[in-house]
Amino acid sequence: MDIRVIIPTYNEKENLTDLVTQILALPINAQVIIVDDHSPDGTGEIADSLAAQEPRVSVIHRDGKLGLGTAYIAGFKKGLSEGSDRLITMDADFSHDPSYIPALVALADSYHITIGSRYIPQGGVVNWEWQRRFLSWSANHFARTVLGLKAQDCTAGFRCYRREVLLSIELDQIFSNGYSFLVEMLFKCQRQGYTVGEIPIIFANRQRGESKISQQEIYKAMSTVMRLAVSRLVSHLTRVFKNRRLF
Ligand SMILES: Nc1nc2c(ncn2[C@@H]2O[C@H](COP(=O)(O)OP(=O)(O)OP(=O)(O)O)[C@@H](O)[C@H]2O)c(=O)[nH]1
Ligand SMILES: [Mg+2]
Repeated sequence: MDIRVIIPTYNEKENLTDLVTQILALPINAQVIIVDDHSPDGTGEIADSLAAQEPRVSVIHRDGKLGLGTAYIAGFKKGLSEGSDRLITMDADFSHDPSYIPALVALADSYHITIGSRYIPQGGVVNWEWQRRFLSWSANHFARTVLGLKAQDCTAGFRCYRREVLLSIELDQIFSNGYSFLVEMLFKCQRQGYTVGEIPIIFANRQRGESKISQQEIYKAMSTVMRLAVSRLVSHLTRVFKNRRLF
């Protein structure tokens, strides 16, 4: 089975080498696709040198900071075009411990999408101040309630998608970028009837490098949830009116 781990990077020079080394050492023969957005700290050059040493590593370079969502899409397209069966997404900052990857992949035999989840029993977050915990918890609850999402952790970026899921979703029709991309992907997957499985993970706050999340990202994520909620309401009303006409 062809397994690819997609790692979007922006200024992750302190983390990338260790992370890729740990992924390559896993007993599942995974390949790695790094998507770097011309990081000013030289992460792109580190990625190139990793790729030069190891054929299982490849790099997509983009011209500037184009956002997390389009970085995932670029990685998905490359993985799919090269025949990948399982495509994993994760952060570069060790918040997502690579040792969970084999369990995520194994569960993908039973579910179309699997998520490394903070919000199921045995899952959790360490080293986050209460404001960040509250923000994450409420964003997740907001998305679940307003959109009717069934997954317990809808904003988690640590996921494994089966090939057929990504082939059937029109990736270029996903309008959100940044962090709201994760919610929109899950919304589309659930709408198509795909099943979602979760494994508990302990999410650790980043130890090295800087966060890229901004106030603006948070507002964007909220507006994405509202846009998707409107589209959900419109399809619900369309169904109701169609049924009325039939009977
Ligand atoms: N290619 C690319 N990667 C990005 C971009 N923005 C963020 N990333 C990467 O996406 C991952 C998640 O970003 P983080 O800054 O860790 O965001 P976060 O996990 O919400 O925030 P922290 O908890 O503070 O770390 C990391 O691997 C980043 O390097 C972007 O615009 N382009
Ligand atoms: Mg992070």
